[in-house]
Amino acid sequence: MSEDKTYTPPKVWRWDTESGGKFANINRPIAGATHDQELPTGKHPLQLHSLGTPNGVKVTIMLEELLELGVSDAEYDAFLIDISEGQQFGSGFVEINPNSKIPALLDRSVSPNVRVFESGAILLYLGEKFGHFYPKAQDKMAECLSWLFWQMGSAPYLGGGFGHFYAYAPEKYEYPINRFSMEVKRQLDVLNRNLSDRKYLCGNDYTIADIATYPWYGYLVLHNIYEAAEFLDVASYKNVVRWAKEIEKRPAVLRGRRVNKTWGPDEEQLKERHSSKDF
Ligand SMILES: N[C@@H](CCC(=O)N[C@@H](CS)C(=O)NCC(=O)O)C(=O)O
Repeated sequence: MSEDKTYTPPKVWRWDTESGGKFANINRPIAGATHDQELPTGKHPLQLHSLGTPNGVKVTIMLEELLELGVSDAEYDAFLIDISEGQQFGSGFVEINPNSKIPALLDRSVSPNVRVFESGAILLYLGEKFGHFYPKAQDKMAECLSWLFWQMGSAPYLGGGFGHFYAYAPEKYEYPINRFSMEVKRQLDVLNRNLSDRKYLCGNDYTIADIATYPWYGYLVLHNIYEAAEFLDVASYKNVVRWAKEIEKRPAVLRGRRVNKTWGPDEEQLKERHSSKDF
């Protein structure tokens, strides 16, 4: 006899710490700091507190791209926030990101210092501050903002939706896997069609929209994230594969991908970055 797994929600949801899944130990339904923990400070104007996940890598790629162009004011210290250890709930981190998620940036080159959280906001802040990878002409800016916000709105379906249920949930459930596979394949098709007649997401120029999108959808088509390459038939999105390979050749991208990464082959890891010599 098969067990009936239909779930009837109770009248009021309560926090069940035994809910399971890969990140169950760090998920909580309340915001705010859990403990006192000051953040370290380095010598550079920009202080990044992050981890080498796709959202973190967006920012380290941007900073490395700026440095590659010779923008020395973009020098940064990248400190590690180990989210599996709950460091995103330390008081110092919560002060610069009340949402307790990496990445978060503190700009000490201005007084008072400026905090920026949300990877899309950080890319925009840096793009505007340094005048690179963010077009100034209004039509191009509108296209860039559209794709940047497309990425910010779409990737949670890939990570929190598809990735969670396909790779991390304690059991495989058909309904959410179908639902999010459908959406992720639709998103890949959106990208594939957009890239059919342009080199980058917004046209001929490489922008913060590409920098934001590559670590999610580029990794998906080139690096088998969630071990789902075959399941999603990612190779069939040929324009996305071509675009991701193009981006991946960039020296700044190769460096940015390593920063705050503490897993994978040794040569791909760089726990903290305080100087270009660290690579
Ligand atoms: N929308 C946010 C998402 C950031 C995010 O989800 N960060 C994850 C790692 S990729 C995190 O810090 N998770 C810790 C937690 O949820 O407690 C952004 O783009 O910055």
